[in-house]
Amino acid sequence: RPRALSGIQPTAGSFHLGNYLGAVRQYVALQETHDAFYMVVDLHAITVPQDPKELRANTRVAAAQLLAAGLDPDRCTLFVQSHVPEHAQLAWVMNCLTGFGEASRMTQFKDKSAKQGADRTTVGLFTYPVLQVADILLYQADSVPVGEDQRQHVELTRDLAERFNTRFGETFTMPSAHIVRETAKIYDLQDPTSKMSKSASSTKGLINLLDEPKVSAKKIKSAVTDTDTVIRFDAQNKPGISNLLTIYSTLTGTGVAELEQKYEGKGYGALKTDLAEAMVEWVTPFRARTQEYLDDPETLDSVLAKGAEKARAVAGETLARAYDMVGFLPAK
Ligand code: AQP
Repeated sequence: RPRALSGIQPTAGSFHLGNYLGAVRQYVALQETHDAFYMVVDLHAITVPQDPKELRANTRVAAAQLLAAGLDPDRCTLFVQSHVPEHAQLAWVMNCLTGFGEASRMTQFKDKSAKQGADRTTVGLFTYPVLQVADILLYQADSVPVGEDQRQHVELTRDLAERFNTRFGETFTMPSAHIVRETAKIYDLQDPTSKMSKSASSTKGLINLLDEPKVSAKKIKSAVTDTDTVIRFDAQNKPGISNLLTIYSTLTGTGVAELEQKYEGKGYGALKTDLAEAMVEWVTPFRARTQEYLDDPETLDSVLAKGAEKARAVAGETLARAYDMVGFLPAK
């Protein structure tokens, strides 16, 4: 079986709809066809300040949501990044192969550091993509399910895998980004040309899966559209409606063309009302399942402990090989 690897941050508590449609849905699908490793990336989370208590709690919330979304610990390996020290260890080696200019070209870093200002930007945020390189290469992953915003980081992973293999000898598998075109970028409901993101200046256009369903329904009903009245997918000219169609189509499994037909001659209000209802129907059991996992932290922690053990077996082997290739003297 080919390998898949991906990670999601525990920072915001709740996943948002972009995380789910862009990434988590693909995690669930790939556990059927791949030897899949998924992790809650707490090391990545601390690249911006975190309250320790909240971080610990949110790590469990993230794991609970992954299980509620359909990850099955018998069919994939689910773990917490900091439980596998090899991530930080391989990241150091990869840091030493990464050009300063190369890292400086990462657009996510440029965007985030510009927002934060130079004095508040950490070196950790700068080397975040290199930690991601280590995350992927440790598992010899073939496939990396992510949203469009992560494409550049997977490209960097490919460059560094090739650089390492050329310099030291064949060690790492060449990974590919697994990006599903339709849901690669879910947009903010209030600003439908910007990515839905937890760090947007307003939360009005952000659907958090763990929010009260009626809050999410209200946000959908007040989504920004356009002054036209035709319900048609046209990302260029009708980004708001197109985004709603994408969300509706993916949540309900109805094709976009079918939805266009269904709403022919009907107003935007009808589409929004039905989508709001579909959203409530989807998030209500999702929230309940998440809460069930959170109500039983011992079981949750034991799933994560077993996952970490399985992950370490693979990561440890890759790290040992990489250390050897680099020329580190083996510890006796
Ligand atoms: N809007 C989105 N559409 C599609 N996919 C998305 N992802 C994030 N936003 C969208 C994908 O979700 C996965 C996990 O992301 P993360 O934990 O790295 O969070 P993030 O990318 O930091 O999420 P945000 O909300 O975008 O955070 P900020 O605002 O801090 O940058 C990834 O696979 C990502 O592609």
